[in-house]
Amino acid sequence: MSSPRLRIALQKKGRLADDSYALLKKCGLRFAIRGGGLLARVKNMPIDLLLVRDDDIPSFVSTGAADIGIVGENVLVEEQLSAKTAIDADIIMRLGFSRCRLCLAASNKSGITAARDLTDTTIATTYPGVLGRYLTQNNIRAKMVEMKGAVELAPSIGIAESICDLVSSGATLEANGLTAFETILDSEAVLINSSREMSNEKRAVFEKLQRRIDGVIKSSE
Ligand code: PRT
Ligand code: ZN
Repeated sequence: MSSPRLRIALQKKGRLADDSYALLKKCGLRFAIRGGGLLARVKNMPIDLLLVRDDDIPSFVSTGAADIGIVGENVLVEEQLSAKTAIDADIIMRLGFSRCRLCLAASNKSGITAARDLTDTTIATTYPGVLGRYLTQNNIRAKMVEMKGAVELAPSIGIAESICDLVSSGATLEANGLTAFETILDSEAVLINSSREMSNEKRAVFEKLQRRIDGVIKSSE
């Protein structure tokens, strides 16, 4: 039998984590995050927090391991486009934090200053799904090389002529002599759920939380 407690998947540690915890605290949830635990119990509401890596959040929501989740839209869209099994997860609400852009960038020396210059070149990225969709939609024939991190180093070590990576302040691009010339996805943290039915009890908790999140977001605008 599935737990009667609403389970929310959150990033345990990283750029989404602190703002996700802060949002839930502003909604009145009382909980403590301790070192190694995967689950944190909310003391004053029938809610459990599942603390995981952000990449796992869409599939956890999709499979029912969590009822809802907070994740970067970039991760959600990438999972939807590239996961081996279909991801049943959709955006319920945009949360306004962890804003960033998925950008194409190249060095001035590369001669690449616009998307049309990418034909027959190689682009390094952690986002093959989103980038692949962009290239197809724009009829650009280019090769992709997937990297798990340090994408900004790819041009300087000769792996690729350009990159497709997340940008927030732009400092990382600048430090690596790269300039963004196109944004292919705007992203922020989003609240997601699946199409799976919830029990009436769970749904009531979910709706109450949703109203509170809505209130917190509106009051901070
Ligand atoms: O361990 P786990 O898998 O959970 O975390 P992670 O390392 O995969 O992700 P994390 O914590 O780095 O980022 C989580 C989410 O934060 C991302 O999926 C985005 O939705 C969001 N976010 C917002 C960012 C950035 N801003 C960002 N700047 N994620 C990554 N970056 C990277 C960027 O790629 C660049 O390399 O930060 C670097 C610095 O960016 P600049 O432009 O400020 O220099
Ligand atoms: Zn991750």
